[in-house]
Amino acid sequence: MTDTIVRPYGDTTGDGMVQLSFTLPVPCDKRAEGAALQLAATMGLDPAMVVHARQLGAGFTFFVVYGRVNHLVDLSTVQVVERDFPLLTAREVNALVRQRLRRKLVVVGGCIGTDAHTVGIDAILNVKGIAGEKGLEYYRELRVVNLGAQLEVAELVEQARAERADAVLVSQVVTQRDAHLHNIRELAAAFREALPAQRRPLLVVGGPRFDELMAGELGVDRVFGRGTTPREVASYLVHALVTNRTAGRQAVA
Ligand code: B12
Repeated sequence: MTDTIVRPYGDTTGDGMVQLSFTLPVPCDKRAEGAALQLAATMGLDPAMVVHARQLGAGFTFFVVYGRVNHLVDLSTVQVVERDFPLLTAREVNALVRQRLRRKLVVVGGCIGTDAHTVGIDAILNVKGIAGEKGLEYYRELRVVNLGAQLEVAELVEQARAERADAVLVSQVVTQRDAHLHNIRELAAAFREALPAQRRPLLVVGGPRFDELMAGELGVDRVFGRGTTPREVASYLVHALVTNRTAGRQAVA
């Protein structure tokens, strides 16, 4: 049986060695390295060594520290969002939408707030896709409206209503001051206010720094993290809107 208690590995199995990188607002000199070691010791790395230090402009130093921790990981208590829907091919997605929905499934997407990082949402929506997979525009039975970057939430709600969206896909990449969390809460609240539950589109958000466990707390239906592929998203949309459809949910009228 596999051990459920594990520790990090660096040079020899179970030696507890980890590597950590951070920046301190100090000029790059001996004292800076001492400061980095003090921080590492406070964080429980013992012994710790600075294996890389480089000045980042005036008054800032970037460090890589290598050291041992005594902490253990209990795999039996790890919580993640497992995929709870079947991964479908484009052909299966199209067939299910055509046969069961009997019209195109409408997806409206974009980046909200000041966020202009469109590469992630484009990877999911645009034909070119990512990681060898075509994006949702490639699926014949999906109608995709990509609204681009820096959308106002109110504008997205209006566009979703006008397009009779079944699903709204929103990307948030910038996380400074938790902007991604504030923006998504604002989005969820705006849709709740604008539409009754049964006419609200499925709200799907994604970005590299989201915790996928936070969907409920953010008031959305699903959160996708880094490395998401279009096929996973298409399969989830079919699961949520076609094969395992939440009772009463209809496209925005
Ligand atoms: C390219 C880039 C830019 C480009 C964006 C061009 C564009 N049209 O998108 C430009 C140069 C414009 C830019 C600007 C800025 N950037 Co920038 N940028 C990046 C960079 C290098 C790559 C991001 C990227 O394209 N990743 C590739 C895509 C495919 O990955 P992804 O976004 O994670 O998407 C995947 C998943 O997350 C998921 N996903 C994403 N969205 C969605 C949505 C849904 C619905 C679903 C289902 C899935 C999903 O699926 C995708 C495919 O797998 C990152 C650093 C990095 N290496 O990540 C910094 C980074 C994101 N940028 C950063 C910053 C700070 C900025 C600026 C503020 C810089 C400045 N001072 O001006 C500005 C902000 C501009 C703005 N108003 O938003 C920071 C953000 C830090 C933070 N904590 O928030 C980063 C992390 C760099 C850094 N380390 O400092 N940036």
